[in-house]
Amino acid sequence: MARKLVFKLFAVLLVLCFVTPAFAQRGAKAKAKHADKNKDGVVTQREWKIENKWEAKQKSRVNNAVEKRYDADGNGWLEPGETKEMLKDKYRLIQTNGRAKVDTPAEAAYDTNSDGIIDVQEAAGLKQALGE
Ligand SMILES: [Ca+2]
Ligand SMILES: [Ca+2]
Ligand SMILES: [Ca+2]
Repeated sequence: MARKLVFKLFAVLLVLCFVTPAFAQRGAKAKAKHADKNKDGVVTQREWKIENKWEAKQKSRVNNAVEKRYDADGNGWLEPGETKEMLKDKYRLIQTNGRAKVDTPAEAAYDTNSDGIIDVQEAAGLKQALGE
């Protein structure tokens, strides 16, 4: 009986794993659109800065294992401070390796050419957002 329940729970988790990234992906695109204040199709550093300030006030739901690791209080949400820690670590990784994979929607915002990798150039926007 217990095994059946575990299996059910696992199935639910599996579905969640597939459904939530799809929403997250749309979120990243919507963000780029939102960031382009003068609607010229180009998001400048300045526009990112404004956008990041705005987003810093928001909080985002924990969608994957990476985000979960940074959810320090385990409430299922990444508050601005927790997101910042996550981005800080990613920035350090880029400094060390020259590039890093995009793991979360918060990071996808800095992958300006949307190739799934944040390179050193793109990390400049990240650095700015972190205020380092
Ligand atoms: Ca623009
Ligand atoms: Ca949290
Ligand atoms: Ca990129």
